[in-house]
Amino acid sequence: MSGPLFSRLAAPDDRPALRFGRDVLTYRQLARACRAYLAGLGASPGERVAVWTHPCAMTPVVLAAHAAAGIVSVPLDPKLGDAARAHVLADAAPARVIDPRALEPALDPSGALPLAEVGEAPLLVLYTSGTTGPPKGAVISGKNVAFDLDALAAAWEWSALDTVVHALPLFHVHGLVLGLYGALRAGGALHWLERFEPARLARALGEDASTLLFSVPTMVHRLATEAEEDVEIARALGAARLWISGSAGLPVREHRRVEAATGRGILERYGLTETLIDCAVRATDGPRPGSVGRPLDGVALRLVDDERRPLDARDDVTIGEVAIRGDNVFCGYLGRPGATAEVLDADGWFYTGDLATRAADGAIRIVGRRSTDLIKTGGYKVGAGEVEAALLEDPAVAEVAVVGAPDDDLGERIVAFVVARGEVAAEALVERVASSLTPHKRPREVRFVDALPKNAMGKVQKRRLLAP
Ligand code: MLC
Ligand code: AMP
Repeated sequence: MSGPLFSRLAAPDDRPALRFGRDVLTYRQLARACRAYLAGLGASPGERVAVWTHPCAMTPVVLAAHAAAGIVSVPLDPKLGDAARAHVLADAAPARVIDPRALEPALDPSGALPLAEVGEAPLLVLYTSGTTGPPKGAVISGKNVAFDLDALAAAWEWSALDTVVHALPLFHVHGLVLGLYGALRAGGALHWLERFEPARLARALGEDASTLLFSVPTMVHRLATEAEEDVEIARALGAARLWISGSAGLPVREHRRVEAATGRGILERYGLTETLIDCAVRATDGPRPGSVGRPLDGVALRLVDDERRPLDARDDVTIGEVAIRGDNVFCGYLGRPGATAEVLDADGWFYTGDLATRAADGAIRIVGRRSTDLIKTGGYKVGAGEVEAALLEDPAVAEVAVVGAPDDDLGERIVAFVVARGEVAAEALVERVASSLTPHKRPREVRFVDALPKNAMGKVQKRRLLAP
């Protein structure tokens, strides 16, 4: 793997690269905007620079400029609360923190854009939740990104003719690596919407000839509901070249609803922060509801048992944990060799914690997760432990257990079971989590209980909490 990450920025032309609201930047303008920004920044390749990923026109410019020049981005959720912000800034220790809203968009007509070669050097630190403790910084290299995007381009026949349309945040793999870097590496365009609104997303699909719609299952669910009621929205969704869903499992019933309302299918892909995308249903194979497709070309996938011994089964029945090896597997967690060693073995296998089956043709079906302490809500991963820790800061909370309950819209919704030792309102607890962590980690439901179910060792039995 060599050359720059975005080769079209080496010889920029007048094809569109980025669209946000009314702003459109061609590759020539993007190169000049990146150049102007980098000149003002004065950072060197390899330096860590944090970016508040506000929905504004300069955010994708800043992130693209860093990636092109080999500056390591630490993308930050703009709604990060006090405690979470303090943790990430202390942990990542960025040389600079950029608020793209404060930047004057400028185009620098002189000199060439300094483009870094793709290699083993870090390009990104992405904060991701685990079962315990605060989020860890996953270090992703340029090679990880380039390899994975090229494999995805092959799977989806993704080219410079395609415009990606999405309304995802730019502080996670899905919106940032696939949505922004993917579009630019393919030499095509990204149309980024500042917030998810079904009608606006549908309208955006009508503005380009060949579109890739990237979505999480919650968006699919809401788009299906709109499409059932509005033929214009249904028609617009039907016109996308590919509609992709990922970041959480898409229930087969949502595939069916979309097909009934729009006459088209959705392709699923599977991945995670630490490995980027691992599996995808191929464009040439067409939709396969219930399956995330085969491993991408060059990605090795194993199912393993509880002792991490490989399972040979290809019967679509036997369940094992998904392990991944390939150039897409991350470099490790920033400053946490112990946590890295727990998930990445000496042979380069990364253990995902996801449970799956494999069919005869290698297609993977994700059926669950090893831990009840990881929740996927709206496509966001949330560690139960971090929400519990935030709630325990309230003096009126004696004990708490946080779980993910099945939810038609969010996939899982965060539910907090609280043993209170005084007067406390559910709303105050919800607000505490929203303001100390971030709004998407807030419980959607608080249930006050007299006691939590525990085993003989005194450990809370979370599965019993959700049993009917
Ligand atoms: C609500 N809000 C509050 C609040 N309650 N703000 C402060 N305090 C409170 N108590 C705000 C929210 O911040 C939000 O603002 C707005 O009100 C609506 O909130 P919401 O109801 O929580 O949002 P919701 O409609 O549920 O969002 C649904 C969604 C979102 C689908 C749009 O969940 C989403 O964007 N998901 C994408 C997740 C994602 O990108 N995952 C990729 C992970 S990478 P505002 O301004 O935001 O509207 C990965 C790897 C892979 O997983 O495989 O891809
Ligand atoms: P994150 O750490 O936020 O990147 O989330 C990664 C997790 O999202 C994976 O470990 C899976 O549990 C889940 N995930 C991503 N894509 C899919 C999918 N298509 N189907 C089921 N689960 C998925």
